[in-house]
Amino acid sequence: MFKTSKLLTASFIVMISAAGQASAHAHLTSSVPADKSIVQASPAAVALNFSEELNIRFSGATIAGTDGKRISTGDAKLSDGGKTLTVPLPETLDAGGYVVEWRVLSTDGHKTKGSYGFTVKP
Ligand SMILES: [Cu+2]
Repeated sequence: MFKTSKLLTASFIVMISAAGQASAHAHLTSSVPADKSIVQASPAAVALNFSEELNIRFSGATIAGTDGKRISTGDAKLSDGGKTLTVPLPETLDAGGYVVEWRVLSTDGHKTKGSYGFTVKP
């Protein structure tokens, strides 16, 4: 009987801490270029700011034109205490719409992903 209640208490604590971590997932808080923005010139990089520190080994972003054509990118880097993921764009982007798809692992071990778009002005 004692063992059972101890086990229940333990699993309850695990549930509470899991719920606490769930609110600490890495969410995209802002980006450059910003979501739905129109930029005047081809950006040299895409910078994604997250709410949590990321694990660079399992975090990255891909960029493609709205026609689906993948844009080549440089190696992603972290800055701002590991919360900002910067992906260099060595090629000049033509005018048009682009979609950034990101996939990250925060240091709490949780994966999140998402996408957003911006436009390079004709
Ligand atoms: Cu999390």
